[in-house]
Amino acid sequence: MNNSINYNWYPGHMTKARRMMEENVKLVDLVIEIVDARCIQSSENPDIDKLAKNKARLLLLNKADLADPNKTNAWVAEFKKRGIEAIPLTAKNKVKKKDIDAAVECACAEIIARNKARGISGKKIRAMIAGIPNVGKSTFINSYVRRTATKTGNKPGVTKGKQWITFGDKIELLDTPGILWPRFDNQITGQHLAFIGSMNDQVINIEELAFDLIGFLMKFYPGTFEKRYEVKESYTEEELTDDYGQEIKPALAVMQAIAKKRGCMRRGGDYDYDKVSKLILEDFRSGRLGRISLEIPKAAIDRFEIEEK
Ligand SMILES: Nc1nc2c(ncn2[C@@H]2O[C@H](COP(=O)(O)OP(=O)(O)OP(=O)(O)O)[C@@H](O)[C@H]2O)c(=O)[nH]1
Ligand SMILES: [Mg+2]
Repeated sequence: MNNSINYNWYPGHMTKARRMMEENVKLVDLVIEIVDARCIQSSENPDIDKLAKNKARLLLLNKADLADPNKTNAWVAEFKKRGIEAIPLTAKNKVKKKDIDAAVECACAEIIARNKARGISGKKIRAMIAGIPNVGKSTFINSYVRRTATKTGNKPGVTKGKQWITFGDKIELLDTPGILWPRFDNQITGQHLAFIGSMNDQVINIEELAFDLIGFLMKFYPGTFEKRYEVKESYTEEELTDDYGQEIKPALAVMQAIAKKRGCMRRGGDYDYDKVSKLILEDFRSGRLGRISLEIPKAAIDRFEIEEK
């Protein structure tokens, strides 16, 4: 499937996004990067360290409701080791203002201390939200801001005409989130972003994608398909041979079993692979297959007893 992945990010897009980001980052003290908790490494921007150099940083691990909580916690610990404040988040639910404020205060401790030493109190932290497409930037801003903010409008001079939002008591937020680009350097990243639906499905071979997802889940989350669709996940050699004597991969056998169970069949008895693939991907993306994370920090591999890919 890897050849069929298309990032939808060609150099023109990236240049524009980078220029915007470079311009906006100059205006802020804090960069809040949002990533997808199910695949943190793949949804992190590869250039953010450089882009946000000398700025305070906060990482929000969003869609935590869909991710495996143990793995999310392992990531929080990993980022702590790296000196980065990271917190799990479910932006689509009510965001707890208190938690965000505490994390911001932690991430901006140096700035706050510096202001205090200079006798400045009540100075708002200027922040921006950034992240690759579809991680929940708008959802987070709406969910948090609805509870706490009023638009402050333009502030000529200070903000060069940018719109700022009062964000809680301590933050002033740039009202347009920075769109970042994903990693391009490895195929696994592309595959994981496609699994979670962060890439345009129209440019991807959906059947191969679903086949790969089944393979991944059978290996790392065994029992998922038995539980959801009541289909077998292990097969005898005989069962893995088709009518023509050809070998069938276990993931394909699972796909066919789900197709039968869920009536994804064509007239004449052929499998409707397109339909069953969409069903499986949709069930995964919406959390109906359970809380699943695709990635763990390298340091936690032993703990989860799975080999490195
Ligand atoms: N399950 C779940 N879904 C979420 C959460 N936050 C956002 N979403 C969903 O993710 C999708 C993308 O959210 P947006 O807020 O539009 O993401 P964005 O980062 O602003 O996307 P772009 O503007 O395209 O860059 C929407 O369908 C949201 O409903 C969350 O915490 N949990
Ligand atoms: Mg948005």
